[in-house]
Amino acid sequence: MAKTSYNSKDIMVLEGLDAVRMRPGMYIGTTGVKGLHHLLWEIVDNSIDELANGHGNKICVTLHADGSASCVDNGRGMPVDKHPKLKVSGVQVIFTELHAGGKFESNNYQYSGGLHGVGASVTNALSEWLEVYVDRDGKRYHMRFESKEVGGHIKSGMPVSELTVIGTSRSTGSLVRFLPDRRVFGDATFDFNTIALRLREIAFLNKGIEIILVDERNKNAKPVVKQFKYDGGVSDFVNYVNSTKTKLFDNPIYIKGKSEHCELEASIQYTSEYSDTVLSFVNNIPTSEGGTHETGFKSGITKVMNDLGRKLNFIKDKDDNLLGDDFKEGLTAVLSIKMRNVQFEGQTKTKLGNPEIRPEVESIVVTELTKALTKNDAKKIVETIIKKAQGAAKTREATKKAKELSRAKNSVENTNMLGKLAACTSKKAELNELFIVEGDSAGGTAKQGRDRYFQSILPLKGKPLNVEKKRLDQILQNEEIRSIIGSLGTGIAENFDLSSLKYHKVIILADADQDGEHIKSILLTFFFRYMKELITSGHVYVGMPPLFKMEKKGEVHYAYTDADYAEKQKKFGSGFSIQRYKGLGEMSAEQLWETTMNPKTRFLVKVTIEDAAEADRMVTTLMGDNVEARKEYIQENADFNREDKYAKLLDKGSDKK
Ligand code: 0RA
Repeated sequence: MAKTSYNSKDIMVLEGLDAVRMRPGMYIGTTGVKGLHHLLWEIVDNSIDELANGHGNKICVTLHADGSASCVDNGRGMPVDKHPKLKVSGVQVIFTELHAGGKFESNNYQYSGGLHGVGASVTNALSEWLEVYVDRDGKRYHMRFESKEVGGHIKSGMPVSELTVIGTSRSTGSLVRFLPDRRVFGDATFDFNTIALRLREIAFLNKGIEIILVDERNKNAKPVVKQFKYDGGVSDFVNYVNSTKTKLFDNPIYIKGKSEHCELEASIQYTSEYSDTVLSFVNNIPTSEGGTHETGFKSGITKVMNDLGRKLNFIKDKDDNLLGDDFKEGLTAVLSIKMRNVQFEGQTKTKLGNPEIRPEVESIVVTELTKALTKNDAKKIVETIIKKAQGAAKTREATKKAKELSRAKNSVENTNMLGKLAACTSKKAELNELFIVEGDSAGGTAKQGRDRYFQSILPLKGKPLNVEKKRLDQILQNEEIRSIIGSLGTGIAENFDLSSLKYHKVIILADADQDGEHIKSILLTFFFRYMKELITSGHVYVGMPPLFKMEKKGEVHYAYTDADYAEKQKKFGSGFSIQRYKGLGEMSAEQLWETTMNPKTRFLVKVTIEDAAEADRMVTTLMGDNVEARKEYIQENADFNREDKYAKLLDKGSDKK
């Protein structure tokens, strides 16, 4: 009799799991690679939960050669006793009851079941088989589940045995191994890098926990093993994110605290960058769209910094408070909270919605950050952060001015901003070309050599300023930059308007030497930072003047690269004269037209976003304050040989007609 009722309950349970198999998407999103990994995360999350609550310190995930995956932890071991209502072992409940996590919830098992949320039973339902080993109370227990075809349809996750003692053990812990069902996932396989990345993130977020990943799938090689363990937790995470950046103080600031609905851990550092990286997590899940915890975090930082800044007189009485955005510049932070009853919102459900969390996080940050920054040695750090934010505030004000300026420019043609522009006569933007030419003398030659119907020339005297180190207001005061902005007609930054661009080809023309490279980099960086769309919509080009003129019996050839030269030398044989051009200024107006400006005979290299980003990196490195990085960069790129840089581009980017 008892047996019968056990069976009927059993069947009800199985119906639950069958529902998962019928609509896997509802539980794990997809039946592709992502869904496959979801199965593993359900299992790993449970082990992490156990360890994060203070039971055990080590997890090992293995990808086996048969396509199965396992996760073993040294926690207390899953519950083996009979569940009081369901009358089956705790292990069976965990793997056969949907959303079983909460059923074993107790005060010291706080955040169970809340992570990916669907529970380990979903992994069982979508596996060909799943095995569990539990070590506790001196014994080793085992249980196996299988999904089998019965009468034309598949019964999911059926217990093949009850939980059985199979031996003894001196330690405690749980091991789960499962084979994702090919009937659900096809040939999708586990991806080592995806798993390694996520396990590293989990290790950062749970300090001191050791996570090992073993890949045994290549039978002809030794297993690939990765180990993650970070005793510094979120602070190690911040250091990792900042490893290539210049930090503004030695150690990240670490804070920790509790409130009614959450526990919080965070780490904060500032770098010399202008952008920010804030990584936030709820119950170890990345919240890339932010949410109430992030809002509270940022307002907490803003309050504390303004408060301490005034107390220490880094912010003067007469000055306004700095804004939240000012404290974002250069900020690298990791915010990790743990809580129950998580509500996720947003387009990708990665935004925390719980309204009670915002004030709670703010209050923890105010208390704990104030504590951390009023220690003896912290005054310097406060000063550094305030200085950085004051710099950002200046940019903010400058941007406002720039907007006004750019607006004024848009309404009235401001001739001040055109510099030495020699404008073309055509008004057809699609046809028109603007040559930005290095140096007054080359500029003069270009003016003579151009087709004045559609080609405008803007000579730049000397180097335009390096935009990296300057703020927008200073950039806008630079005559060369102003004349570029004025000539293009688009405005800059938020005001940029592509539809008012006056030249559909903007061509940078500089000498083929280091100075020329540098000017190109500076201009590309300026476009990249303040007129990105100009590049992404394909309007920026680099002109290519020839390196050599080769002449034999009235026959003239130009060589644009060293390789080009070598090739033409072969063709020519001996007895030709060569002229090596050191700069644009050495060419006559006719030569410049013929070789560099005439659309029928010239080479143009279209600038792609990678070129611009590389230019940006070069300027950042050469002008920035990271001496080591600069040395390294110069060593790597000591040879500014054009051939290297453009030979490849010649094939794909040239529009030589
Ligand atoms: C609830 C209660 C207890 C252990 C666990 C859950 C547990 C679950 C998992 C999942 C993977 N590894 C795990 N380790 C432990 C036991 C409570 C007690 O000992 O009183």
